[in-house]
Amino acid sequence: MGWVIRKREHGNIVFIDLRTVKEPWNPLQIVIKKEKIREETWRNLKKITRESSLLVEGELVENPRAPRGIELYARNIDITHIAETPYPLGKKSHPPEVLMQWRHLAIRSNRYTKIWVIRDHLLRLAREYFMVNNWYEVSPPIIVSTAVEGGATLFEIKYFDNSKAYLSQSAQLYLEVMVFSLGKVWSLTPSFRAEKSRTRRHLAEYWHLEAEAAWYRFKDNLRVQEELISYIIQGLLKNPVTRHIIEEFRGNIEHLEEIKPPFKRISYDEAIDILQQHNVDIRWGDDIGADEEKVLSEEIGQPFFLTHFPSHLKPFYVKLDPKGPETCLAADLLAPEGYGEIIGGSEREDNIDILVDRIRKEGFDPEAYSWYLDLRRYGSVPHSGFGLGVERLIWWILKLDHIRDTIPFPRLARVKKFI
Ligand code: NSS
Repeated sequence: MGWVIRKREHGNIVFIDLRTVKEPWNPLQIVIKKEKIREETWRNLKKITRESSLLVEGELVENPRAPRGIELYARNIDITHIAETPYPLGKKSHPPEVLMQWRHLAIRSNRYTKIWVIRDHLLRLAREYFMVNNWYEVSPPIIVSTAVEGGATLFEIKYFDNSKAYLSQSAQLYLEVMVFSLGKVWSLTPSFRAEKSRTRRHLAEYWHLEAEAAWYRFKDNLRVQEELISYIIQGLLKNPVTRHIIEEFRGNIEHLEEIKPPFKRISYDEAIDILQQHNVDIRWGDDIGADEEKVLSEEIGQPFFLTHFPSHLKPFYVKLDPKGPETCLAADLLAPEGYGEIIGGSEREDNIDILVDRIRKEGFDPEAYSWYLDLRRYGSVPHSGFGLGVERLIWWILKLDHIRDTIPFPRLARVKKFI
């Protein structure tokens, strides 16, 4: 069962490359010999266009030169549908705008199909990691009442009788609630950010893999992250299918093969030193943005944690460093090769007075967070967690140019039309 990618006619023999339901990333070559099929079927072959759908019956024969190492010698071909011509994406390559305009057709190309296969396997491995380590998967809401990651990127929606609600930026606060029931929890949900800037690494809707655990301190949290990332990457390299796809996209996989815990830890202070040595104009207290991350990520050459940011750079929920409140117990995980941040995480503030103060400083009303503050009133525990941007991870593993190619239906700032 499959769709026609290409048809080549050579007299009494016709070859069709088929994108099959089984192993769709790997075209199957169909060999049709005139003398082997009914006359009517042979005549109908003429009508078969690109993207027509077929049911083919025949014999599988080994051929080391065929893409799959086997090819199918057809005995019978049942045409399910003859695709209209011309196929809008008929040519070999197209600029990104065209691929976005025809997204609903572009997603079936061989390149995209391979990306979706990686995406699927990556998510399976992430779920497997949490399962084997006894974390509980939970289902937080998407329509929420409070901001987590600052007001600037909030998507506001109208919720029934004009009361205000938002699309979730992160499930974190809800995972913090669930920790009191299940101890170690994780979730995979869409997160929404009204990022106004157009960059190669920001989506307005992305898939967020988040985890939170009671009695986990700052260091425990980093350990989970480096284990998870290594588990996913090693798993993708162990499977011959995903290994082959990654090799094809990146050229070589040696770099990924070396990734195992522990990852390097670099403090914000050290990062500022490194950046200044590279003549970056930056001072203590300044944010480390995409450009600075790129310098660090290229310099260090392996995934690393950037730790102990100045407190004012991180949201209200991050625990202030007991060694001095000017820094906080937050860490970002940065991918190498210039890719930068793929995870943001921290130990959470458990002092209710500090929390209220910091919520106010971000311009929010502590009253709206009364439910969150209750967690510090009833059975408060030290706890930590993190959020991984699924698309960021795929973007880096496949060394893609733009994050929009990691997700079938990207939501980007300032697109005129989408499906
Ligand atoms: O804003 S984060 O850094 N952190 C949080 O949301 C925490 N509340 C997560 C937690 O501790 N449970 O976002 C986390 C990650 C970040 O490192 C990126 O990998 C990804 O989410 N992220 C994005 N990916 C794609 N597009 C956009 N706009 C985006 N924003 C964050």
